Amino acid sequence: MAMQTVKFYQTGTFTVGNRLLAENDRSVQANMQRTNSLNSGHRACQGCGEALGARYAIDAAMRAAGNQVVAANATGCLEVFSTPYPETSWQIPWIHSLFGNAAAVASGVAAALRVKGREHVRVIAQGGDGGTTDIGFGCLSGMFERNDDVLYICYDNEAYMNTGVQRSSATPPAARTATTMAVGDAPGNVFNTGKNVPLIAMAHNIPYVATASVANLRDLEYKVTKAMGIRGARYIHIHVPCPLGWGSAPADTIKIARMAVESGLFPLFEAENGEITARTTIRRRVPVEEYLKLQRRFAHLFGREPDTKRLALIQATADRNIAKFGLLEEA
Ligand SMILES: Cc1ncc(C[n+]2csc(CCOP(=O)(O)OP(=O)(O)O)c2C)c(N)n1
Ligand code: SF4
Repeated sequence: MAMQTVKFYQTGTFTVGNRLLAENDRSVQANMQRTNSLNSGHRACQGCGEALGARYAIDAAMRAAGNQVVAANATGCLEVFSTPYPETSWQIPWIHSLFGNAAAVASGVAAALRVKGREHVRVIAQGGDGGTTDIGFGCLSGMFERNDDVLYICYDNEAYMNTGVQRSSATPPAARTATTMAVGDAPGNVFNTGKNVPLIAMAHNIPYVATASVANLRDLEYKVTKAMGIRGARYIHIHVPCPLGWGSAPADTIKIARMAVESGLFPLFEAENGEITARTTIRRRVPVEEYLKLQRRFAHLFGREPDTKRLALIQATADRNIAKFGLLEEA
């Protein structure tokens, strides 16, 4: 009988594929001792990328820190769906900061732990892209500049979702939001605006910066684990599709996240002390149209007359990322 190579498709979940891997290669989620830091019973939408990303990130951080983790959480979906007072889905010491000061609250906690001689307790700050790239940006930059011993995790769903989908400075060009008025005659966000916080974090020369995606949960766990092994200010920016805000099918969350990576629109890389040290190359290059078509926020680009001009501009952004970060094997 012809031999067939066994393929492990689901290596990021608690599945047979995961348990068949060598013990050291199994994900944190494959282990029955995982902490379930963000437990069941929360109220995230079906297919929420932020809930998935947070679960993997915080469980990995807990494992790396011997379960000695405190988290400060900015206002936003992650905070609201996990802690409708007096309930909570968190199984870690967890503080709800203001919308804009999670980084400052975390810096304060880290300073207090240092004074008390309890530096084995590690501190994480987390928030959405609005809380990170907009209102919390000053506190975050201060945390970077002082090199405070905090890991900041941004869950980037590319808009302010908790309050009904407004644009943030991480909302991509041409993406329509529910309640932010278009600027100019074309719907959606304008081109040549926005902010790339991973690159800005790198410009602070902090010890570690990484981007990650729920499309690759093993890679996400690896980067969180690595960040927890470093002292000083660290930043991880995780791409987390939002079915409600993006107008996508809940079952497509991972597929869409993967397409963002494989198109070049969301490059995965690591940087240490201001220099890029690693990047994930693209396995199968995806035209941006395939990614955009799965999301109603871009539906206006595919009317009776496709908006070829704006589609070309988005493709040019992906192509630029591919060249800049060297995302193709031959690059
Ligand atoms: C100072 C202040 N302004 C506005 C709000 C209202 N508010 C709460 S959460 C939120 C949006 C959060 O968006 P984001 O940080 O992107 O997180 P997401 O909900 O998308 O995960 C806003 C505008 C607030 N709580 N505080
Ligand atoms: S609105 Fe988006 S980010 Fe918020 S819980 Fe729903 S899917 Fe998650």
